[in-house]
Amino acid sequence: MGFQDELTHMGADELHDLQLERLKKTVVDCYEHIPFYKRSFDEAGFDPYAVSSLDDLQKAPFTDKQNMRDAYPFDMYAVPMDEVKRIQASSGTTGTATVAGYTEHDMAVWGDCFARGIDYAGGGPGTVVQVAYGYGLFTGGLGGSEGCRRIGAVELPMSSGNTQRQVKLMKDFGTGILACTPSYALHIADTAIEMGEDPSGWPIFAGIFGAEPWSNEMRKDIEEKLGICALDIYGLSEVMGPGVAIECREQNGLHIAEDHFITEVVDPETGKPVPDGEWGELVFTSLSKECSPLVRYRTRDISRIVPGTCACGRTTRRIDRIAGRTDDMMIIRGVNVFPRQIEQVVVGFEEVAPHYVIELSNDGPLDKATLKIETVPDFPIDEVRKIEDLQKRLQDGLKSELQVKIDVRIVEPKTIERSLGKAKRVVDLREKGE
Ligand code: DLL
Repeated sequence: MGFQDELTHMGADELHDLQLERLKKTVVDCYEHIPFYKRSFDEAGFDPYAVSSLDDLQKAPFTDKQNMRDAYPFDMYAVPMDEVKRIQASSGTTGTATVAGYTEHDMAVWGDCFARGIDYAGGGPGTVVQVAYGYGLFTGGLGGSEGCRRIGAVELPMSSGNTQRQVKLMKDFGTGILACTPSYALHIADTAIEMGEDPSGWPIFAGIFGAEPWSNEMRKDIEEKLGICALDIYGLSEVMGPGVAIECREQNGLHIAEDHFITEVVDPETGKPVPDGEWGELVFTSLSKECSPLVRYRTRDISRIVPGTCACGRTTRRIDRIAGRTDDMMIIRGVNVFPRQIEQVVVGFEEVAPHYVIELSNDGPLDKATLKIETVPDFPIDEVRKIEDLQKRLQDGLKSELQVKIDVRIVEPKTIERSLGKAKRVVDLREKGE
């Protein structure tokens, strides 16, 4: 039996009843304890006491990031401060940070969700889980920590940074699972190789990687270098942290923790639900959160429900890998481009490494996009003709995939700053005309 199998293998009716019972409680709690929800439900004419089916949720208004920012810091808490046991906050690189609180129960649920990932990956008690997500207000580190505790795995609380030490302890302590951002996983793997090590022969067998978009090609690269099965984990601080949805070893979509969250996929323009299988914006309603419950939270993350059932036997629905965000979408000369689409093209070229940054600037009235990308270490960087040829092939590849011109600048290995957490892929230097 796997960890919490009874909750990940529920029959449709059983799950439906559990969700409905929890939904009724959540909307009433929100209405009675959070002034924002009282106002927004009243304005939308949504009666939380009249919810009698899951479809009734469609009548409730959305919540968005701005609503959370307006409630900064604690106006969205549904419990008194003496029940709050932890505060976590989003990185807040754009605008005010969003703040979520956790009761003891909320932390247990969060830990359970992450622990399912450890189980999906093939770990359990006795497995050393090297948590190289940042510990602190960012939810990665402490989410991993709670997960280890709930399943009884061996937590190795590395946090991010000190990469050579990550490699040394991974080897010395026999790490089984590495948990960090995919870009940092690749950096750890490359550092190990530079140190003359071959981690593919070590006990490590799986990775639980998330917090930023990544491609299947990058997955393959990490899997080969570390000799592991790399799984995707999704979450966001407002909704809980890592563990809202996690891949199993089938690597065919991320299983949603449906006992704790209702997932909708909506058209980002109209807010109307799209059919299963179609791409749209993920919207979550929490079902068991006590401190910071959320009703129909718009994530701005683009995904879709993966149709059909998973070969692993779990019955929970799956979301596809995040294709990007409605707001990290670059608009280059009118064309919508996600950084991940660029990554998918470049990883097909063996002369370049997946270390890149996209710079947006002005070219007169037009946008100019430049991809700066490193070569692999053994590329003859001094041979101008080879560089020019590579640049041209990359440019042509990008043009045919994206229908927009991206200039390519090849740079030497190790000239693009490595990230320990979420990689910053886009630098927008465009002047914003008012
Ligand atoms: O990144 C929580 C997390 C930590 C998830 C560790 C997974 C692992 P925030 O800092 O609030 O929380 O950022 C949330 O990151 O809305 C997505 O845009 C992006 N994101 C998270 N996981 C993935 C993923 C954490 N697996 C924002 N793939 C989200 C793509 C992801 N994007």
